Amino acid sequence: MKISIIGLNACGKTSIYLTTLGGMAPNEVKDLDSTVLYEVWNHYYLGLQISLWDFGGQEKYRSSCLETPKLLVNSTILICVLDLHCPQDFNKARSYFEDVYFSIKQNGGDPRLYIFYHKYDTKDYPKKQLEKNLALAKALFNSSVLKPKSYLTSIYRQEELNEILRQILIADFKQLKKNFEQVRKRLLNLPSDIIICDMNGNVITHNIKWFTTGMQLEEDLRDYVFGCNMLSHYFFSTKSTSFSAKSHEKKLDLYVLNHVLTVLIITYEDTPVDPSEGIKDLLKEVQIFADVIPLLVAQT
Ligand SMILES: Nc1nc2c(ncn2[C@@H]2O[C@H](COP(=O)(O)OP(=O)(O)OP(=O)(O)O)[C@@H](O)[C@H]2O)c(=O)[nH]1
Ligand SMILES: [Mg+2]
Repeated sequence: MKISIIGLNACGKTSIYLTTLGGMAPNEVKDLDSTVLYEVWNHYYLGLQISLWDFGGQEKYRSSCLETPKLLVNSTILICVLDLHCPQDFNKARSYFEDVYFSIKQNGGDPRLYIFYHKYDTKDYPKKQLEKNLALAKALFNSSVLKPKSYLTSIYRQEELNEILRQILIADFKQLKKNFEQVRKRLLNLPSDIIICDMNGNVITHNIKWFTTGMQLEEDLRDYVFGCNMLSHYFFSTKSTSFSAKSHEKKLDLYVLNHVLTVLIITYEDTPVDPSEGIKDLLKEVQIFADVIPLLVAQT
């Protein structure tokens, strides 16, 4: 799956990638260098191979990208990022989006279209002006022939941004969306901190209030997930295995399911113990999810 992300210079494209799939915090992306031509980031998400193409937004790179249609033509998804803090550039941003889209169409491509009304936050920007700009942007893009699906985004609204990207990534898989919602509902009723991730450490969903580290698990947990998956595969030679680790203060139970999904359950000294029926039901639900994913990936 190829995702192309376009927009004017400094609208926030690279920051969006780095603070979600790239696992960085918003305050780490303040002084990024401008992207030269384009950069490609490769990822596996739920076993799907994703290439995210981040196109530099400076004038010279925008022109060269339009002059080289083969760079964009096989995009499955085209995301245009609009900087809500720069209303003076809205018209230019819309023209560029249309030019890119028509260039792809002329060359036989047909990507799904999205617009991110980005920097929807009041970091060094007045709220009143932000809302005014948003209304202006919506009027402009709603009147475009492209009719992209729109989202309000900000790297300072991390959980919402993660959720938007998750939705976009699994938008084509109706069954997956259904399984995902069922798992998510079940999580809400359990008192432990629970994270469900894939084998590559992408967080698929969780129920932890303090958890704001993008779409990637932090490195130590990611390594543990990877190690347990390897053990399950090569040492136990089974598709599903459970592991447990504990200190005086906390306990970590980890379930490998089908080598596709991993459930991490973190319990603290003062956490009420999960009802075992609740955990059993959750694992059953996640197992169904884990069984469906390889079938869908095989179809892509
Ligand atoms: N307030 C605010 N600032 C943001 C947001 N996202 C990115 N920025 C800032 O915008 C600046 C430019 O971000 P980049 O990600 O480098 O922009 P870009 O679109 O990749 O720019 P080019 O590579 O030149 O095309 C950085 O200082 C970011 O910290 C956001 O959601 N809100
Ligand atoms: Mg960039």
